[in-house]
Amino acid sequence: MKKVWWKESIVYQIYPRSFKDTDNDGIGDIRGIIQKLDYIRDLGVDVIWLCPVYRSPNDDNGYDISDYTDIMEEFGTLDDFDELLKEAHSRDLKIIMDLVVNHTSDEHPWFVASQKSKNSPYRNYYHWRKGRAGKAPNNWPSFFKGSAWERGKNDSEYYLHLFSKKQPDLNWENSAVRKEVHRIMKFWLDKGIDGFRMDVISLISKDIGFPDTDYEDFYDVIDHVYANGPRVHEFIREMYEEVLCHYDVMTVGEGPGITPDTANLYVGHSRKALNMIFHFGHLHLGSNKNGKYDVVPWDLREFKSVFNIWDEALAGEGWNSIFLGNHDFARMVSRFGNDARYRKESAKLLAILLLSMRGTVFLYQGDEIGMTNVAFPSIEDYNDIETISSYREAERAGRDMDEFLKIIHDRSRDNARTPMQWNHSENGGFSKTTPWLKCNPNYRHINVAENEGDPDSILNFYRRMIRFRKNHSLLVYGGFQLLMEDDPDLFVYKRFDKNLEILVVLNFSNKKRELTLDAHGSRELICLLSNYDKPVSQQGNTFLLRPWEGNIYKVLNL
Ligand code: ISL
Repeated sequence: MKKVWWKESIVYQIYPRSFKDTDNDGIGDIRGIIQKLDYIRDLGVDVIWLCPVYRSPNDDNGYDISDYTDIMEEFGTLDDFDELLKEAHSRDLKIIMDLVVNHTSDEHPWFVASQKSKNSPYRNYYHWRKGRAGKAPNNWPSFFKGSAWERGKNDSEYYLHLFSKKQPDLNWENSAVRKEVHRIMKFWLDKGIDGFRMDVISLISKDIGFPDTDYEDFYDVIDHVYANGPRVHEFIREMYEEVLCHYDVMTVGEGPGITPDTANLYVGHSRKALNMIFHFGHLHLGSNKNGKYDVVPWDLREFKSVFNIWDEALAGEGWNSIFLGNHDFARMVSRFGNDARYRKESAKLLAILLLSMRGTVFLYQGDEIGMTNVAFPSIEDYNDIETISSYREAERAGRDMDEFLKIIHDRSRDNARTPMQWNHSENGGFSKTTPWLKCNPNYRHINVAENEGDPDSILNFYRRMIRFRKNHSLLVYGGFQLLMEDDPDLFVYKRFDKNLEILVVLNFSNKKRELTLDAHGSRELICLLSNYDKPVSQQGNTFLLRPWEGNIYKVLNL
């Protein structure tokens, strides 16, 4: 397998709005990131992924861009950005930026012109269509509820918006649009950035006949109607040939609707396309047909199988990305661990999982200190457009809204967007003024300062585990084999290369569990790393694992 830096990298994702506020307007900013660069470097990561920092009216917190080559006023200036890049590079940290080009803001000058006149050359930058009997051109639903079409102001036609009505979809069929995108990419790459995370890149090509969909399940609509459109690979290859192949950069495409069967079309080594994609197999577990606020039970066997299937799919041809949360999902310790009694143990166990899989690792801000979900008492406390639109839809459907608020506590994107908890002072040291989104009140005991002072903290465990990965290249490049796939509590796998075999044993439960390993031949296990302080108790081939205990062993074949 070809060795390259972006496969070995550990990426730290920053949601700038919630990271660190230095001018005390309650909103994080670029100078705040500069201030914390030493902290990021000391984690041991290699790359920062910056969520959008471009000009935006913030209908969807920066994912609605009104100027691609300038910085959002609340975040600072282009000079601040240049300084950030310089300061990051001087610490050997790379920066990748979010490229959000499936849609723009409706306040982008292209859309303003497009809306103003049917004769404008910008009209064809977007998808405008005639309605059907006074209604939308087809029955497509938006990710944020309601129709995916909105009638233009004083216009007889409708424009497509797969997300909010303030996020009109760009018409990639138009080569002028594609050239604009290439120009934007070059603008940032020529400044020296190190790559892009490409927002919903699987959605950029549409079936421009815009047929109705018969699917009722929203995930089916994504998979079969919105994603993997007829020209998507052509558009990505063009981007590669026009722009990306001229730079040594990392690319990761966000890939709703991409399956293990289709992934290599995006990331296969010979495809001249992307380095990797984000799939959502594990994050969609427990979500029913209407999406993430439509909750059903799931279990660890399904979770393990997602990792297994994706590793297998990408092992030869492509490359995987590994992440357990981001700015769109619940906090990973709340979602996959136990954020109450076993918060510390389970956060560390998840760190072992995240950092011992094959693929490029993405760690989301705050997860390194075990930040948890938040349970705001009222919908008024929430900011996220997806949360609010789902709440309003549930209200219209006559749902029990107390129950629905509980689902929001569990699933809302704002769980991951509460301000970073730096210390126990007012607003968690994020800002001296009331932040744009309330802090999680647990900042008083869950914060960076408290973690720094405790050798046994989650933060210090992350640092250890990151060093461990860096010292064991087989964790990056070696083979992966899932063991005990039917066990409902234990996630057990091997990582190996020709010199070394490593066994990872993770108890994903609140119970003590016994584990008996097959003794084929004579083998000795040496515990290299554990999330508990004392080594696991062992008798012969039988181990007693404590709740959420996670261990990494070296396997010696005697
Ligand atoms: O689960 C999902 C799809 O199956 C979603 O989380 C999906 O990945 C998401 O809605 C797309 O997210 C990205 O684009 C959005 C923006 O709101 C998100 O923050 C961004 O990550 C529109 O730009």
